[in-house]
Amino acid sequence: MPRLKEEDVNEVRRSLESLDLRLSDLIGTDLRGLAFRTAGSRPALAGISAAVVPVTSGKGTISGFSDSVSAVLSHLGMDSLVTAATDVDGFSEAVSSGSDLIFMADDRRFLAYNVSAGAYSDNVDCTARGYVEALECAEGSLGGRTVLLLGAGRVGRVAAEFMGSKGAFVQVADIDISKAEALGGLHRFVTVRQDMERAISETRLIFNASTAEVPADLVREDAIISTPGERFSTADAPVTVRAIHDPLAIGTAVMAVTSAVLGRDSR
Ligand code: 2YH
Repeated sequence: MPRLKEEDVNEVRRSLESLDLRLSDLIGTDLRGLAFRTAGSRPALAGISAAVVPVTSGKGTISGFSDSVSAVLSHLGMDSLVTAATDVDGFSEAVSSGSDLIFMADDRRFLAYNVSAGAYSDNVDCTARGYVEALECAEGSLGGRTVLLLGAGRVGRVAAEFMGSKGAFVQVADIDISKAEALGGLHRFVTVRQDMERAISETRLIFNASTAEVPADLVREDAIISTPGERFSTADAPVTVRAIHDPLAIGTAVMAVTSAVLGRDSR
């Protein structure tokens, strides 16, 4: 997944209320409801304490990233804070202050560590699952439906598997055809499309796990597009197209609920 941009991140906190309204309209449930559905569980979130640790390694902190993650967690009803210290020192601060969940991200991974379970949820996995669940909510069911998956990278591979588990037929297109073919070789429910533009114009349900925008002029009027990757430009698309997108909140909310229920069965 590409590194988040500062301007996207800073919008997150301001737009949580409107995201809830948009999701309710598009998929019939708000952010918390989507996270519960994706995790398959409805844990009590009040009383769970979460800490977000800024990470300076690699390309460094993204201004507003930790605050925005924390705002999403508070919005879900958790007690949330950003640690004063960064990196390992911040992790130590989070553990010693009794946090239940610890969120931290470098340039490659974004995890939510459940301290008592000794296990974590991962942003790639949770983002893929959350956006598949959102697509299913918008459609009613993915059973027997054909979904065009754009991008066979880390998110795309998890999304394909989750869509297959819901009974969908997945058609995958990637500008790197070898990636699409590798995914097609893994699952019987995945077929490869080489004609990406034609596939977009033919398919009603689209999951965009690529880093490119879906060409808006190609999409069908009745399309539903679930797009964790890139914001979908609606400017040239038919006004009836339904697009599910946000830069951070859906993945983070699914991570939070998934992490909160880790280890529960074994207790
Ligand atoms: O945006 C990212 C990476 N693309 C990983 C996302 C995984 N899906 N990381 C955020 C980096 C945050 C930074 N280290 C900070 O502010 O703490």
